[in-house]
Amino acid sequence: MAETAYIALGSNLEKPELQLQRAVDDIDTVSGMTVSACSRLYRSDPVGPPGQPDYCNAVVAVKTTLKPLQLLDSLQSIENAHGRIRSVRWGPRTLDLDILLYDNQIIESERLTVPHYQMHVRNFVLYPLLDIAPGLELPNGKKLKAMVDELSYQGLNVIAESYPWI
Ligand code: PH2
Ligand code: MG
Ligand code: MG
Repeated sequence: MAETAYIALGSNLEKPELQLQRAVDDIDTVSGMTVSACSRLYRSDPVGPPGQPDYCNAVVAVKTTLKPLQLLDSLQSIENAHGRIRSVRWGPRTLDLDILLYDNQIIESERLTVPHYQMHVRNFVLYPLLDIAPGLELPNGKKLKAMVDELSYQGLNVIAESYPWI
């Protein structure tokens, strides 16, 4: 059976807009995963170590027959194919693909925590998610719209309305 998952995309190196655009194509190309909705494209102030470039961020919805850890493996191989080097925590990256939600499941394993443990404090995740899932409720019963209302829009800018963004 196919489940719905939401994936956050981020990049602040090597033409971030292009990284994200290609990542959406790559996700759609993986067998067992189809992109069903795509948010607007955002530019955002970096959160984390100072002195890094601005990020591009977006969120996609996928229909997937992959189990959560298979989905994680597929997303990590796409990150690696985009030249991702894991160094500084929250430091600059060519491509970051984070599983935000998987069906209505709560997952706490060594490799994967779903819902994503910081999504509720990140405006560059929740605003794009709201673009494609305005009526969404999290597994804990919280409404996405109510969570967004608690977060400022500061540092976020929409740079493209609909996919393909560039
Ligand atoms: N990702 C991080 C750290 N900081 N800042 C912005 N604006 N956007 C991101 O995607 C981001 C970040 C680590 O995942
Ligand atoms: Mg991340
Ligand atoms: Mg990540």
